Amino acid sequence: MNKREVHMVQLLSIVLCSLSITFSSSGCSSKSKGDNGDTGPAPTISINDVTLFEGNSGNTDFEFLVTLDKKSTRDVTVNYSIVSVSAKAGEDYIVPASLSLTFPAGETQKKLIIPVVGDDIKEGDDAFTVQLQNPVNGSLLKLVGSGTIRNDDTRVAYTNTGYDAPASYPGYTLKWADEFNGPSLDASTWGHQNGDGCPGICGWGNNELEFYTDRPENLYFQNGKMIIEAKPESYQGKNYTSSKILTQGKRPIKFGRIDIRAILPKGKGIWPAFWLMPEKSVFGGWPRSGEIDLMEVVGHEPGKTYGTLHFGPGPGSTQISRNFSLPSQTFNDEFHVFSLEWKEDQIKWLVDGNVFSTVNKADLGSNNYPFNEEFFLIVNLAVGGNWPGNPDATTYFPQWLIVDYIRVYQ
Ligand SMILES: [Ca+2]
Ligand SMILES: [Ca+2]
Ligand SMILES: [Ca+2]
Repeated sequence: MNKREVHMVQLLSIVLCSLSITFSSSGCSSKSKGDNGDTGPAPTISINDVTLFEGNSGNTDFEFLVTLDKKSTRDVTVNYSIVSVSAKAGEDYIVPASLSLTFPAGETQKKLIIPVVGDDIKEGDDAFTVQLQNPVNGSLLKLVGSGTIRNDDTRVAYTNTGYDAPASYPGYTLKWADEFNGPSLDASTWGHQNGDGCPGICGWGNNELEFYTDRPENLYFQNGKMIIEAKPESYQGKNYTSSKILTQGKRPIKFGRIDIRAILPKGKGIWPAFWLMPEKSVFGGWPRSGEIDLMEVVGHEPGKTYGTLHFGPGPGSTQISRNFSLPSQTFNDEFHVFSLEWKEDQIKWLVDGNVFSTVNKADLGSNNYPFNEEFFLIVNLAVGGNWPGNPDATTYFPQWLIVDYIRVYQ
């Protein structure tokens, strides 16, 4: 209640009391004769739902209306609590000092104000609920009010620190690079692979949940970074959208060094990947012509990256997979550089310049070694799937794969 409202209530009380009408709001010093004269059931109490944009600074007042279905001759009071759904108390909204409302007798509507904290950082829509409880002289009808804080921002926040690779290496020359400094994807390097894999390999062969698009909602640029955003939305029969880009047919890679500087998303059911597939299926369909996974992280293990080769006679994959874990951080905390050093009959995986796996041709045993051929690069952010499992209530959306650069040396 603001000062003016307080004043109005006091004024109303004085007027009502002085007229000896049957009200007993605060301010009346003696009981009115109608106090115990109510007949029929007590009024019901309901709260509405509120949806508003967050705002960019200060607080935005979420004004819930709590209403009685009829006037009462008695004061009606109700307590309430605020329950976080995805919004965080103190960070996204402010819990009022008083968690109680009083309807002076005769009044049927009160405002319940929850201040929401504005900022200029992109988030998902956040939610909290206001839950009415412990009514006195009334009964609860609609006791839960939903508060939906709509995102109104476009700037993705991230920590701009972390490992940065050297710009050159002895014995290598830069073959091509994308520093992602432009406003759009360089079509001479990249194409999109859209959809959900259907009808050929629905869910991309892994029961993934996303539909890939080339819309700016799912892939965009900010301060020299490419951002792939996975977001929950109903789209083309799927419940999540994201993006997948590939250099197929445009930038064939055979041997050399690949450096990718990125901040990875995290959370259950989130699956970012940098990987390579053969330009030509020289030895036949997957997995016979090989697959090189430069980086795969499953979001419930956000500090652990996997480097994997898939090969073998099929139809299932034979594979060699090794992983590297950060000592304490996650790959979501700041930038890291994921690299491949690839030469004839040997592939090495690196994080921040340190080798964590080396596979030689001999390690494939009697299997055909398909990795001395041209491959193309794929960058994608999957949601759900057999390996990471599906997102759960702990998974925050949207999720961002933030790539600073991709550099290919030979
Ligand atoms: Ca805002
Ligand atoms: Ca915001
Ligand atoms: Ca960049």
